[in-house]
Amino acid sequence: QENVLANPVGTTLDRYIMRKQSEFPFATGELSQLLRDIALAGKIINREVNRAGLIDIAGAFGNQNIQGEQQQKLDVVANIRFIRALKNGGQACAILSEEEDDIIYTGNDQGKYVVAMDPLDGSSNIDVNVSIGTIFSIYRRVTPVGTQATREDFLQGGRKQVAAGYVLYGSSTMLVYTTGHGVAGFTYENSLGEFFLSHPEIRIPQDGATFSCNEGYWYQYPESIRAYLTTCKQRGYSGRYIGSLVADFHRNLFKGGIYLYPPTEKTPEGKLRLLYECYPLALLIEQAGGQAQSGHEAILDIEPVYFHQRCPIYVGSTDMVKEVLSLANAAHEAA
Ligand code: P6P
Repeated sequence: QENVLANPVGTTLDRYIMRKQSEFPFATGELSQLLRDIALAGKIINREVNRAGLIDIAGAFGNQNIQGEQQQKLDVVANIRFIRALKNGGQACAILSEEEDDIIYTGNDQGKYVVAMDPLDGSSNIDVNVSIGTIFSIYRRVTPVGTQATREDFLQGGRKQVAAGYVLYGSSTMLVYTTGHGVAGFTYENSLGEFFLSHPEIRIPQDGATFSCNEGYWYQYPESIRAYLTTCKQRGYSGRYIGSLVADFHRNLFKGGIYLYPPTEKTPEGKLRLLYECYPLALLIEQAGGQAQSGHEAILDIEPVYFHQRCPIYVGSTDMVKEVLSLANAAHEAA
């Protein structure tokens, strides 16, 4: 209750960050500034996303790119914008992006943080006007300040994240993040260019009646997953699959539910990436009272080996994830 009073709905992101920082006497403000820089990147990408549909007819609106450059794909633009915002902000010494194979050095070797991100996940949905999202994960560097960041800074493991979150470009644009003390949601007011606190303490319902997966892979799924989905259908649960991870995750976070991306023949390790999709969403869901599992262990306990490694993911309401696991374990024991 006191948290809501201290952070009334409607307060701005900036004021919220400052208040939260004041709760930690040793906070130096660098993480706060990094969160502000990420929010700025989200605002810029939001503007690009909202204009995306007009690019092809831009000439008619007189805002044709003056260089007449070929309009870049939106996920490339989002990547550039995000990197530029973090470079200018100065707090991140290095970035790992879904869009680039190796570490991106910002030139800020004095920066204490590294950021792993998927600048625009679900970009195949942009052309059909479906909600898309930016996902980010923040670590405090383990290499000495002043030196160039290394792989070690990015491969610390999910439980070493100091913050994680996403921006959902949907019917409204929302920033949802955690610094390890609960999950807060902010809604963007375009006319003011501000994120306002709309959901001070997001908690996922313990159970749910919605499952999100691509049933096109039904015949490739492990038998235990088919058994679980059959049980969901026998109970009359809803199948909801937008095909955009952040949108599906966000709906389940608010309504209860489970998102599943099991191993398939095409992706035997699952499709989603550990460092900038599964880890950040796993931190968020645990902070909101839910669970995220790979089928063998909690996502946050997976030892990272390389930057773009994939993992299966079952994430959402605790009771639903537990049931999937119990069926998977039973199948494993029977095997
Ligand atoms: P499939 C989008 O490409 C994405 O990374 C997620 O946003 C989405 O949940 C998933 O992949 C969709 O994958 O194999 O069902 O098309």
